[in-house]
Amino acid sequence: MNSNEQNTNTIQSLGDLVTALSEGERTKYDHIIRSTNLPKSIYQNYCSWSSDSYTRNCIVDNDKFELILLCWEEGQITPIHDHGGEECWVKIIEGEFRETIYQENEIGELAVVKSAVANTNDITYMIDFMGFHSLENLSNKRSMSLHLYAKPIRSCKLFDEVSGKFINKDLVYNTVSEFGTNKK
Ligand code: 2CO
Ligand code: FE2
Repeated sequence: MNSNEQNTNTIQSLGDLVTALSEGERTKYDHIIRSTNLPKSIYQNYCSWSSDSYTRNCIVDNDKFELILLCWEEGQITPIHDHGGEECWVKIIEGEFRETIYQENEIGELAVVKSAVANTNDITYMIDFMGFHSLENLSNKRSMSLHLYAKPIRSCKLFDEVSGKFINKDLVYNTVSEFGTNKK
């Protein structure tokens, strides 16, 4: 067993996960996130909730990756957006979500190319060449999802329903954990 396998076989805490991501190559991230199955209670330390929007709670943010917990009230939904050229893994911690994927056609209109439901422990993946997506909490209760971005995403393109155009949006955190952030 090499040291990376050892790392991912023993992810029993957020500290282990952060170590595996910090020490591992990006090509190992898919395996690392799929090897992570921490008790829900661990995430409860990082939650915050808002009736205005889903919240973005930073667990770890460094030069290499960003690990954030998103907390969703019933029915909350993201705008349609991209991922700033980075890789995005979403692991459902609690609840039921719909992910809808869109691509722009030749005349710049958005068309749905996939719509799927993801449940607790499911993992989805996005990168900009796959298109844009939106995520919606379908559950009739508060829900949580863990997002791994490599590298961190500072801004993204999101579809503004009012103007019918994409705009650039700086991404912000609602809370930051004791692991901290590099974000200015
Ligand atoms: N990308 C969105 C965000 O970081 C969440 S949707 O899942 O990637 O706010
Ligand atoms: Fe997203």
